[in-house]
Amino acid sequence: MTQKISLTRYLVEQQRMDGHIPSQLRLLLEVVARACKSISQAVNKGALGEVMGSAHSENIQGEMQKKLDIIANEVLIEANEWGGHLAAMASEEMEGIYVVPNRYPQGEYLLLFDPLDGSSNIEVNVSIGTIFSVLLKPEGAGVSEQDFLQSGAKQVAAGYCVYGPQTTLVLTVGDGVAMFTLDREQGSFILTEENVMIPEDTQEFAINMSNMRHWDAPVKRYIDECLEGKAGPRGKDFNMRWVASMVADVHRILTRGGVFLYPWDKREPEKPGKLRLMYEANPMSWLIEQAGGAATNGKQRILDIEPTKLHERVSVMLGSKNEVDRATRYHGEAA
Ligand code: P6P
Repeated sequence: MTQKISLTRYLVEQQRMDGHIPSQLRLLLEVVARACKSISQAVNKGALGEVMGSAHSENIQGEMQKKLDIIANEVLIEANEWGGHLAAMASEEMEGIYVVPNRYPQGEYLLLFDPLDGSSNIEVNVSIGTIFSVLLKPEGAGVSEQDFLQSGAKQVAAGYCVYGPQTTLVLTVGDGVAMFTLDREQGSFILTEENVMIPEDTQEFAINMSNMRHWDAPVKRYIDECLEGKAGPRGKDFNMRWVASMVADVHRILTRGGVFLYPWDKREPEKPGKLRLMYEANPMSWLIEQAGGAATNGKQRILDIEPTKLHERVSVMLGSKNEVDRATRYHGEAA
C-alpha cells in the first residue's frame, strides 16, 4: 500500500530538500491548513449549526455578509495572530489591514485571504472555498497597507481550500502545485496530487453567460466562436460550466483543464472587473501558471499588475494556456 504523505511531512521534505520553505513559512501554511479544517467543519454543519443565513452586515465591497463569511474570517485571524510568523493580515471581509497585536511576536509574512469565496452558494450546498496569498513584508519598521501593495509575482505561497464533496487544499510555493485531501478520520490533509499540469488546450469554458450583452467585443468574439462549435472557426464543440464559486471553477480547471473568464463589462464601467486582485486573482493566477496555464486581464499577465489599492478589482481570464493566449490576442487585435 502506498504510504500516505501528510501535509506536514510534505512541507518538511520540501523544506529539507531545497530549503524552499523557511520554517516560519512552513508554520504559516500548517496554521492556515488547520484553520481551513475548522472552516470546513463549520461549513459542513449547515442548517444543523448556527452558521447559516445573513450576518445582517455589509463588507467593504458593499456585499451582504453571511454568518459563515464572518466565522471564516475570525477563524483565520485567531489561528494566525499568535504564531509569530505574521506581521499583518488582509481580508475581503475587512476594510483595513489587521496588524498582529503587540501582545504577540511579529513575523516577516503578510497573509491575505478571501475567507469564504462563493458564499452565495452556501444555502444551496454548492462548493465554496477559502483563497489565500502570502507575501513577504518589505524591510523596515512597522507594517502598513502600503506593504501589501506588491504584484502577484512577489507571492511566496498561494492556495485555496475547496469545501465540496471532498475538502481539498491546493498549494504552491513556486515549485509546482500539490493537492491534499482532508482525511476526516485522521484529521489531516493527505497528499493526493502533485506536479499538477493543465492541458494547453480545452473544450470547456466557464463564464456567466447572463452578462453577454454587457461584454466587450473581444470577449464576445471569443465566446461566440466557442458557441459556433465544430462548424465554426474553432472546428470543435465546447462545453460550458459556471459554478459561481471561483474556487470550484479553478479546481475543475486544475483537475481537467478549461478556461475561466470574469471580464470587465459595461454594467459598472468604472470597475476593471468583479474579482479582487490581491486575494482572488493573484493566488489563483500563480497556481494556474505553476500548473502550466496562463492568466491575464486581457491586456497583461495578472501577476505583473502593480496594485494601487488593497481591494482593487481586475478582469480575469485564466486556465488552459492556448485558450487564454487566444482570448488575450483578441483583446490586442481589438485595441
Ligand atoms: P456571479 C463569488 O461571489 C465570486 O466572487 C467568485 O467566486 C465567482 O466566480 C463570481 O463571484 C460569481 O459571480 O456574477 O456569476 O455571481
